[in-house]
Amino acid sequence: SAPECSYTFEDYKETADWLLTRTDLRPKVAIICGSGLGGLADLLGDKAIFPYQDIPRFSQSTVPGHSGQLVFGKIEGKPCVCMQGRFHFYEGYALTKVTFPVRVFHLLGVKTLIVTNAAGGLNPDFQVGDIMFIKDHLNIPGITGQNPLFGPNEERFGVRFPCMSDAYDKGLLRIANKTASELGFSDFVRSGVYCMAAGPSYETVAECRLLRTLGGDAVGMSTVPEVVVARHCGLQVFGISLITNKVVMDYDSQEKTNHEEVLQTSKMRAKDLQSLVCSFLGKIE
Ligand code: 6GU
Repeated sequence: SAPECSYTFEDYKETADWLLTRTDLRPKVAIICGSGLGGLADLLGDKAIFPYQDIPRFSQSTVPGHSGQLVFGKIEGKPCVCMQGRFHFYEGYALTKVTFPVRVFHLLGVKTLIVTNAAGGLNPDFQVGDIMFIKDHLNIPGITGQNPLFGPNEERFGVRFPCMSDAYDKGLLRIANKTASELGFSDFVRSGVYCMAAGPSYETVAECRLLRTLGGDAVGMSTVPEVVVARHCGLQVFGISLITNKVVMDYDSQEKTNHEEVLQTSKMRAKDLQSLVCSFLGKIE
């Protein structure tokens, strides 16, 4: 059943103000780091670190590969705020809790959200270690009744029926593709549709075939709720999936998806992903 939790506008505001009184940095960019991709936050200079347990109303990261702190700092001279560890629906958190930080970022003055995740490759052309820029998503939990915007609408954040056909900013995608080719990454950079399944079990063979038939290129257990809430409050979004494994698409396969493989691949590509995000940040605004 759906865990329920709702926050008032004042709740988000109090958390934002709590942070604003504790750092002088005023980030325009927020980054949410996926499984094993928290190393991004280590690149920040002039850091101010807030463990999630110290921040009013923040949840805890309970998954290996997600360390659980909010890091303010500068990348390429630009002030950023970075979630080292995100919250997932499968951990038992209501989607309002999963997406709580996004509205806080908006109130901090953030204009751009960068989301990263580890995902399974549904597209047979994808290789393990590929980086996929997200051009669209399939919100499977959303379609079946688990949308973070469910319930009364807070007009101070956005409209009742927000548009999602432009969720992933085309201008940012163009800059990212240019960055990737300049870095010589074009051989392993793709773009595609990210599909969110609630998890925590991985998909069956039949489910993988279903998601592929629906147009999914990669499947994971995160990101989409944060993107929906970000678009609702007007943030522009850029998303990256690291293809950490290929999903099992046929009954003869001996492959078994597991979290260790996911973390191992993200370790292998973490540095490339970090250089990509850094150069990308240097080019925006
Ligand atoms: Cl194969 N499925 C899901 N749902 N999430 C994943 C994954 C697969 N690989 C990494 N994350």
